[in-house]
Amino acid sequence: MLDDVRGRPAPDSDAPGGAGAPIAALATARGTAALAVVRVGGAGAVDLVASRFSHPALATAAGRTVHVGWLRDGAGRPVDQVVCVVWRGPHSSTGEDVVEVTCHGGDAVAQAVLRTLYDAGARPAPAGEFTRRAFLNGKLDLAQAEAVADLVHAESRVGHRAAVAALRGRVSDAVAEVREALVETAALVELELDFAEEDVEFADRAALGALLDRADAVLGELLSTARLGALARDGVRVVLGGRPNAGKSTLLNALVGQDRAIVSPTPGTTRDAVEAEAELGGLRFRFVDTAGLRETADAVEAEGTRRARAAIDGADALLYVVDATIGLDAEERAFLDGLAARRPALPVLVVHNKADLRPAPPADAAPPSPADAAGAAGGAGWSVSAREALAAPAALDGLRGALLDAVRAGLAGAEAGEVAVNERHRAHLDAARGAVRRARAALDGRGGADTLALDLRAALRELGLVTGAVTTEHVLDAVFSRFCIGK
Ligand SMILES: Nc1nc2c(ncn2[C@@H]2O[C@H](COP(=O)(O)OP(=O)(O)O)[C@@H](O)[C@H]2O)c(=O)[nH]1
Ligand SMILES: [Mg+2]
Repeated sequence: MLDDVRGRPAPDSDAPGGAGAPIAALATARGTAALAVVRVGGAGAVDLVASRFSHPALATAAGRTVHVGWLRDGAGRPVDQVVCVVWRGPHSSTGEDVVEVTCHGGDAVAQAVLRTLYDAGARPAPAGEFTRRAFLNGKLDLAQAEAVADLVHAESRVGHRAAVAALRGRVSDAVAEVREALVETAALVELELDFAEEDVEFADRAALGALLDRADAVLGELLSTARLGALARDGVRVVLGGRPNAGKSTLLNALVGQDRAIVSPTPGTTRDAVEAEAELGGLRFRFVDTAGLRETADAVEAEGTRRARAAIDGADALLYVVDATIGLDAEERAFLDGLAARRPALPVLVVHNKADLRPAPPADAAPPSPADAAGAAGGAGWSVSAREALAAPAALDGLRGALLDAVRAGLAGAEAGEVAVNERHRAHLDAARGAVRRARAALDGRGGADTLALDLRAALRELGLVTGAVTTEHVLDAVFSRFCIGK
């Protein structure tokens, strides 16, 4: 019964006693800094550091103690004055003995400290090895371990918040809630299978149905956060499209407040995608400038046009820039209509640029609004002067706000919570939901108890892969390869 759902894997078997061989790595970024931290962890980590430390008593130091002294190389030459923080397993981040050696910053010192420790018997830690050991020793589940990597790589406020929530176990708790409901269901159904000949039904069908519906709903909620997770991690890709000379490059520069894109009165100047970033509403927006969309005989520019279309296909939002003195032509309307049909969920904002060149509206006219400047293909329209906005970035705040609102509208309330699952979770949660739905169908009489049991097992297995209750070497390698050395 449920024998494919095993508990936590055995601790690293490198060394007896559940602790791995001692490893060491620089935990801080390379380069000039006031301090650097080198971590040493594993069986004998404290002895190893003590063998090169000016106070050999370090070897018997209790956990959570701090020791100041000199690190010396094998020949007794001073390497640096350091601070050692001793953590004794299992009360450490990895569950093993760990020493954090804080030395002076800068590559030369940190590398000399590392060399000294390698020389004393530590081996270089592969990327993610410390967190992998924490996982294997039951300090973190897999979703939390991934959150460590997400936290380190977070570049936006939303990304940071989602990583903290995951580290605190919010994803794991939600998954555990579904697992519990399914384990209960599965146990009853399996029991029924064991007594198949007697033709008894232990499980109350209505109660089972309710458990499955609850599981389906919680999975749906988790899955709805996947898009936010992707945007928080990768940034929101906003492509600037439009005819050559419409002012795309100028608008990009005005949006990010720096001279990023080449602006030229000669149409077709921007031939490759230029990117620039800006933070908006806690998310990192990546603006991508493109060559104009037009049929052209120039091979390089034609390639630029092809790339522009490819960029638009991969976009999270499109700012379609139009020279307001010219307006949208039939071909552009057809392009935008086609795009709306192909990608109905893609936010498209039509930006009527060069408003400074248009005759001023009559004094009693309402100020430009999305409705006033409504664009083609259902895209909201905005009237701006990118050139004037270069000197007055706040002039584009309305456009920025509309862009943020349009992107948020696609997140279906996911932002209200803090949880945002990553792509690996999404795939397993989606498979789990599929299995739960098949189980529900089986329960409704469209399948026997045997397929019901199989579907429940499949769902449990997929959920177990999210938190690491079920693991394979393949999954662990995929997860921990995302880490940096020293984490
Ligand atoms: N008057 C005016 N000129 C603009 C404005 N935005 C861009 N331009 C000019 O239009 C020309 C083309 O701009 P550019 O940003 O290179 O267009 P792109 O080909 O769409 O990237 C340049 O000479 C810009 O200075 C604007 O808001 N008002
Ligand atoms: Mg350009």
